[in-house]
Amino acid sequence: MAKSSFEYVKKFELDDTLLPNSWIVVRLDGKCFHKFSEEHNFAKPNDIRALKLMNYAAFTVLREFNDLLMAFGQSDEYSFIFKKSTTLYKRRAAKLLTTINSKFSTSYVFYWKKFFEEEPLKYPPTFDGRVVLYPNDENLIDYMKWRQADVHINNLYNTTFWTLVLKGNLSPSQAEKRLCGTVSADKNEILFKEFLINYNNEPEIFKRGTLLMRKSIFHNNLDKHSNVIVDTHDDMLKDRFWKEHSSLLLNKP
Ligand code: DGT
Ligand code: MG
Ligand code: MG
Ligand code: MG
Ligand code: MG
Repeated sequence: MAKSSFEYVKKFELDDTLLPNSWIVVRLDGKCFHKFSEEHNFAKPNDIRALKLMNYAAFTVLREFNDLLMAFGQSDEYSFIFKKSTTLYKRRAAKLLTTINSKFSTSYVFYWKKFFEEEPLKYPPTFDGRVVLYPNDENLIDYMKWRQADVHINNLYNTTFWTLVLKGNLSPSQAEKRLCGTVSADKNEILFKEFLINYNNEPEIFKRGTLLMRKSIFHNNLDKHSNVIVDTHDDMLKDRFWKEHSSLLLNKP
């Protein structure tokens, strides 16, 4: 069939193929979730319904894209890590980013009621996204550590801040002043001495976020392996974690 005279416009599409043999990370983040969390009465500082919904939406994504090795989520963000050798969508950045964001965002809405029950979804949420390439394992591990360290820093601050406001009867600006210039040890001490809260006993999901991983499980009764997606709240900042899970980063075909 003859080409139409309009077809030249196709050439305006730019190549966005990602470098081969490097880690592809897609990170999504809720747009203006400061407002979204207020409008939907999220518990402060952590709403377990919101975190579980994020995890479930990410689980839905992992279930669909087998080339995703793992995903890490905290607050209003989720990072998805492709296996190095993926050829999904010929490694085209826009295809990878948009399909993942789309599946995640629609799942967030689709499963809202499963977690929020009688709390209605007032308006459609938006998630932004980016693709980042990491050339070696150390960079990827540092990326994962960076995101998990972020959970800890934010959660210790937020837990202390909201304890001062909700239990210590400080105004938000007073609590902010009180925490200005404090280090982790000071915040732990405020929680423990003034409110009898041992930060170490806070739920793991709040302190460490959630890592979704694929695991091969052997079923004795069926005499076969099956792949499942598990959620963990392990400490990725410890090198022991990466030793124990070294097979995660092996370049499987
Ligand atoms: P952005 O990402 O630049 O469009 O702006 P935000 O507002 O989404 O800011 P971001 O992503 O840095 O911070 C996440 C916001 O979401 C933060 O204001 C707190 C809120 N948020 C996330 N999870 C929870 C939760 O479990 N409970 C409450 N109360 N708020 C949460
Ligand atoms: Mg953002
Ligand atoms: Mg956000
Ligand atoms: Mg965020
Ligand atoms: Mg199409």
